[in-house]
Amino acid sequence: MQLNNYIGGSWQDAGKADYTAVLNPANGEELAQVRLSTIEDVSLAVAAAKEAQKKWALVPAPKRADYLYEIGYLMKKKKEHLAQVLTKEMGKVIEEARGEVQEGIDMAFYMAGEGRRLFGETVPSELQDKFAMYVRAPVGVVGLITPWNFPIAIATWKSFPAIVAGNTFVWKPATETPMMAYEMALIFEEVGLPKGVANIVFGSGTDVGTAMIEHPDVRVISFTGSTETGRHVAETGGRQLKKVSLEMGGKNAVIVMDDADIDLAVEGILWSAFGTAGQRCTACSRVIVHKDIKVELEQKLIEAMKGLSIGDGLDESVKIGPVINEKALEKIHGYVEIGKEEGAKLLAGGTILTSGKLVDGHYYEPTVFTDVAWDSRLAQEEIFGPVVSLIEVSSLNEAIEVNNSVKFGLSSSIYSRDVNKVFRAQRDLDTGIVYINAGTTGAEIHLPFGGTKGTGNGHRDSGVAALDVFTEWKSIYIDYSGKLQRAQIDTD
Ligand code: UN1
Repeated sequence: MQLNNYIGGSWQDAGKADYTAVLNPANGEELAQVRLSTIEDVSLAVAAAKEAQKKWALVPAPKRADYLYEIGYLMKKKKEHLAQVLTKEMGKVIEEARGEVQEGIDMAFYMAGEGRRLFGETVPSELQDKFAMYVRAPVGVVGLITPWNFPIAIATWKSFPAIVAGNTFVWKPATETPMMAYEMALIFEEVGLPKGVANIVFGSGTDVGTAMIEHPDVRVISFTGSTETGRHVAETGGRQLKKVSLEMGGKNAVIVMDDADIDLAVEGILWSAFGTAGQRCTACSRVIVHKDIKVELEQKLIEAMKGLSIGDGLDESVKIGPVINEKALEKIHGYVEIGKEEGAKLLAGGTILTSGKLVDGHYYEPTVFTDVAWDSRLAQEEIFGPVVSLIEVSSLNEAIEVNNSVKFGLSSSIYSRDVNKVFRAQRDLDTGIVYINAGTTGAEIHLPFGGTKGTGNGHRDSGVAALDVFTEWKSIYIDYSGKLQRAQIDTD
């Protein structure tokens, strides 16, 4: 199977470019060949999007929304198929893949509803016989750059608000997960989305992305991915004075206080640290634990980890799938080595798994370190794998300080039965998302998603906040006095 660009509603001819293999991280099987798009491909895609946008912006928003309803219904119908492809391509276990597809379906219906809102506001003018209001206007062509860890959900977080608001888009999915983009293109075709509204280019390295950002007709870039690439996107976009929305890394912590329900906390930590093999921006990578319950928590965590089965995510009984590729495996193991050198105590895991059927895939053993220094590299840097570090503290204030000591600010969580503590914590935790008595993962699509500090640049995916990325406010004044009225001057 050869995956080609989807431009102006047609599949670009094969054979004009280089291709690279898409591999199943569970067993190394080749799933498809994906085109390495060129800068010329980007120009063609942007031109198609620009042409289509003129008409698309004139389609009333509730009618644009109708396409999203159809997309949502079709995704629902294809849910199992999409989940199967997602597990094969990305590696996450099938139960989570179904959840991710559901997240996309939810986004379709939620954003379709926005088609009948897209509220602006009327405001009183300071002059008589003058009407003032402001409305959301589409920006035009938008560029979407999405990661491999949530290849379908994050794509819907960006593309659905973009199109309901009257934009067209050029989307560059991660090279590791182009099949989900292909599946989405099939859905766009099947519901009859006008040609050129959705365009897809592939590509590895930064060339294709840079061409998108630098293209004068691409007005907004929405990016989710690594901090390193995000910085490049911000710098390149900044030079062009473009609106750039960035969602980057996390170093998310669960705080467990001495009055917490420890069993509940263990469940939350397990799910947030090892779900998706730790490859969520929201993954729990630190546990900040009160000294009085540290030993109990360690014991219960180690005990609970015995139930985690590792393998191919298509097997319904498996809880932890592979990590995305060899490079990721090496990076994760590199951090485990760093942790040991830094003097952290390895409580569980710490090895690359190669026994039996696992030998052909990229599997890492769920890993727990304890007695980790809050300022060590292990506790400060994003690992993006199934590795969690326990850090001991003596008070709520210290826990919050440690939580806030990292350069990221995506998600945080606190387990405590004390209402005063949790209210103080939700106020003082410097992250875009805070969970009380739940792990650090599990964001819902109708709330803003994003973070503070090194995680983002003030924009949000999801929720109505996403519309702020893909629209400009337009202020409109209608003077019906029939005479020249001057604001600030004619004050009577
Ligand atoms: C990500 O962490 O990369 O909150 C996205 C969650 C999911 C989305 C995560 N709904 O865990």
